[in-house]
Amino acid sequence: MDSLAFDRNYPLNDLISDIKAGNRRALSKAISMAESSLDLDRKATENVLEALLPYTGNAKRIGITGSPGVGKSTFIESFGLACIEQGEKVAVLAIDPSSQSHGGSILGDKVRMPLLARSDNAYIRPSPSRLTLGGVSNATREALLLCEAAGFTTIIIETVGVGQSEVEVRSITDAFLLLMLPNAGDEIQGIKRGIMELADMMFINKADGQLLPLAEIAKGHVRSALSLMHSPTQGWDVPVITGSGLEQHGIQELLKMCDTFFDDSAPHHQALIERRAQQAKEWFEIALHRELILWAENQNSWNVDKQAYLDDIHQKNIVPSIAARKLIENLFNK
Ligand SMILES: Nc1nc2c(ncn2[C@@H]2O[C@H](COP(=O)(O)OP(=O)(O)OP(=O)(O)O)[C@@H](O)[C@H]2O)c(=O)[nH]1
Ligand SMILES: [Mg+2]
Repeated sequence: MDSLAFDRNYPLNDLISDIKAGNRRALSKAISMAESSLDLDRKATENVLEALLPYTGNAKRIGITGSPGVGKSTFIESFGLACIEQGEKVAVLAIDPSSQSHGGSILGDKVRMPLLARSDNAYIRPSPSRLTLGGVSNATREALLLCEAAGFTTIIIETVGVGQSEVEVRSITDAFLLLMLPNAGDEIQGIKRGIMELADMMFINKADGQLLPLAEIAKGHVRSALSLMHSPTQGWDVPVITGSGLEQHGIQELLKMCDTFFDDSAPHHQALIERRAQQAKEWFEIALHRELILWAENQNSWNVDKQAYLDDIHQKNIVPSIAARKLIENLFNK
């Protein structure tokens, strides 16, 4: 059960101006409100987002994924600090689908990113993933806008490469980076082809110590796998870079690649503009479905009728798809 994030003693106008001033406590408060399903929080979030909308949209939104233990957090520490050296302000939103019950990986990530966690130019925040309809991406999408309004210029969204969450992260970011391990054969089999197809950039991590010689071989394997796939961004060739988050190798090369990716004058720039437009439309569609369901659940007859159909389905008296259609018809024919 959610606890109320909205604070009567903290007027929304103050909260809004504090976020615009880059105050991280205000930002955290607003993200907590966005994550809450309580009515009061929902209304407050909407007011805050409406006021801040003109200040959003200017960050580079970068998704990062990879198998558990591939070194994402360590990499983000190095990459984030390198971005800050270039004058960026970096926010990291970590989505951990495995942390439903124990409340996020924030402790882990703050330990894994000690310098970033202490930097004045960084903000690290776990984004609890919920399996409610469209829930994961709604709160995360709103958190992303809030970070932009707070002046963060690079937003990194980290997720573990084990399932649905990377598809969602792809659908809210401009650039998607896949981290892989140097033991190429196994790795390519372990990473689903569908996930490789989402990536704009590949980074073969842990190219250090004993694994160093394997990294170049892995690069060849990944390149040939990519040659059979379409780039997710039309006009952009997916680069494969080897490096080490731990030893900070390959990070500058990747940063340069990001600069090229986000270059306004690059031929694929139009594809990025279209991607954002498509993403806004998708968000609207997802929110619409959710609002319809919430509305239906507030109608008196809905829950009783639904339970009756569930019982019928259980008894094999009705096909689930037909039950769904009838439930909707009952709602409107009353
Ligand atoms: N050799 C080497 N080890 C690394 C590197 N990056 C991370 N590690 C080690 O790999 C382990 C996992 O690192 P994390 O950064 O926590 O990996 P992660 O992908 O964030 O892990 P999860 O969040 O659990 O999915 C740790 O023991 C790190 O010290 C690297 O570049 N080289
Ligand atoms: Mg991690």
